[in-house]
Amino acid sequence: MVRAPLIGVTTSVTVDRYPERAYVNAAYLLAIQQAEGIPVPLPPHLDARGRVALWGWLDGLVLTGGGDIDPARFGEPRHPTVFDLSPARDDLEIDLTRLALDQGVPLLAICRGLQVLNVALGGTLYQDIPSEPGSVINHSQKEPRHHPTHAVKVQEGTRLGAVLGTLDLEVNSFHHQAIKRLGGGLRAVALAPDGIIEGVDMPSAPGFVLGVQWHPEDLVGQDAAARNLFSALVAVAKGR
Ligand SMILES: [Mn+2]
Repeated sequence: MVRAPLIGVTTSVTVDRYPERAYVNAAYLLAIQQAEGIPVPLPPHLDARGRVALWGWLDGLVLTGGGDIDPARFGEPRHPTVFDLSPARDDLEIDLTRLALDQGVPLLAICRGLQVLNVALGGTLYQDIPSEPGSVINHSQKEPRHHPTHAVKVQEGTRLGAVLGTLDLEVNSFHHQAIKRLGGGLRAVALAPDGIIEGVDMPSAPGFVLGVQWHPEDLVGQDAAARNLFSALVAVAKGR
């Protein structure tokens, strides 16, 4: 490949606000470019024709953070704290996740993205960590986005550990939901001290599949492990 790899980046969408907007935190775009990939935002408003056309060009995919997945996708009624449901976004991201897994397109799933990956594979979520399972850690930190607030321990001998270059991390945390039952093929390979799943991989997948519950895109300025995640994605995308 002569050009730099094109990395699809899913976007958020405003819910019940006028005018409706598709948007993505710039940190994702900057982190991909720092790793020498070219980010391509993929809003849920792309119609089927646009999705098919763009997908054919993409070399990798980042599933980004955002509002909650509709719990109906894993067969549960909504907890009152569930927010910003977007059926269009759920549809697009679950479709793209399946395409990436089927075709071996490298996939980095971040925060909501890790939860989408899990639900796409038949897993379930804790809909609100303080309600269930409860924790002494505040996973919805109020500190600035680049401030780490809790530890993560990565399992030795895993791809996630190899990519990060360390097994002991201090991460930021902006999630009130978490993986409950793992989706088919996923493995929990990183945990917070309270047992909340903070990282997954998929040994059975032919390609590169990693998910993290924290936000490495906000840590790349200070944290080599965060940079390594994006560099690994782009390197694998380049080699396809
Ligand atoms: Mn966390």
